[in-house]
Amino acid sequence: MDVGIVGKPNVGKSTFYSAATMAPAEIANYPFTTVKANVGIGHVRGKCPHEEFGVLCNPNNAPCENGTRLIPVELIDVAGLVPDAWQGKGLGNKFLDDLRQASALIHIVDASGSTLADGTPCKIGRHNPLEDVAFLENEIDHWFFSLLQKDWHKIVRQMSMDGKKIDRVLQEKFTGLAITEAQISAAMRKANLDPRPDKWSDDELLNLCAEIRRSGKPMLVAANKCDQASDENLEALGKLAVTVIPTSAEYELALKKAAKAGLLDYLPGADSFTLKEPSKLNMAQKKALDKISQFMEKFGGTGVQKCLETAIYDMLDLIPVYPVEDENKLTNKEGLVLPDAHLMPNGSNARELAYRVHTDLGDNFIRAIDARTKRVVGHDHVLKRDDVITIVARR
Ligand SMILES: Nc1nc2c(ncn2[C@@H]2O[C@H](COP(=O)(O)OP(=O)(O)O)[C@@H](O)[C@H]2O)c(=O)[nH]1
Ligand SMILES: [Mg+2]
Repeated sequence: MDVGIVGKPNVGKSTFYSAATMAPAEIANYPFTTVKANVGIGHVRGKCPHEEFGVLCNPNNAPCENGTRLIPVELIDVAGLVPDAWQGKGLGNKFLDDLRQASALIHIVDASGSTLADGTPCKIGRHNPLEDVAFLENEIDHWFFSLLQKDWHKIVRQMSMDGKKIDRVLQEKFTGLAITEAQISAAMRKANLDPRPDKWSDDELLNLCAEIRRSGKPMLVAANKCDQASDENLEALGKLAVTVIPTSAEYELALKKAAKAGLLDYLPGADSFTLKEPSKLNMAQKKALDKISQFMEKFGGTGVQKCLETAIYDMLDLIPVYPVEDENKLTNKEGLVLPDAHLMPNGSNARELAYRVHTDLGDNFIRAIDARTKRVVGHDHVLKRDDVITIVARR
């Protein structure tokens, strides 16, 4: 379940990505290596069950800081998108390839209006950021549209000959983009089209593409560079139909670097930080940190962590679950207590968790045990947020 960071050039995508994927000060590195240069590990916060159970945890995949688990999520720094990329301009195909892997998108917009449509820097306030939101949505819609239109006659003919369901045909066209049949079906219902695809106009097909984008690639807007944006711009962005979160990626990166250098204590997502040794700071640093502090007070933080958590917990509706092998000691087979946190789609069942841990565990599933209640449950038992679950499988 990767989150893609998208937007036109120079809006702060890479800054956001660097800030979000920088390991917290206390943690040298996540125990992960990523395959691609533009894929990194960020995290979302969860409540570690260790306090509730009165145990000390031995985190493996998700570090625990004072009871807060930092659960890993993969972030993709998507290639910058310029106008008409769907026609092959700029890094169009690279964009599609990155988009393919992303389950949700964070659209970084320069809320201060200091970059033109193609990403060229300009005076603050010169460009209207609302245009960028419409632009990116439009761009993706056209991309999907061109994918379908290319073979549209063939698709229609094939359907009338084989009697194939349109949802199925569309899903096959979109498998490359990791859009599921359920998402296509949801989009079809919303688009409310004539049952006969040969009757669809181009406009209707384009509208269907927009619905497929909404269900298949849910997106929130990060109103970035908020540290220099006007209140009017923020207000206008706030009125959009999408979720808009004010951010300053630059401030988040500065705070993480300062924390790493030992100058301050800062937990990502917090609305403040504490200086460790104020006497060590020079005037310029003091002034900069003062500005950041005021910003955080006004917006409730830098917004970066909020974007990730909104994408994972609200848009993708994932929940953290803790599989353990021993429901009494809460250990895995190495004896580590509450080692791993997994993000599962809300509504997942015990067998799906077993498969997430290991294919064998899913294949040989017998039953599960809820470590909180010690109740034995079946394969179709629906998981709840922060469940601690033991899976019993045939050996
Ligand atoms: N004022 C301000 N500048 C930012 C912010 N985020 C990024 N920038 C600056 O915007 C420019 C472009 O940033 P970059 O991350 O390379 O953008 P990308 O092309 O979208 O990846 C750089 O000069 C950044 O320092 C922010 O939150 N506030
Ligand atoms: Mg970049």
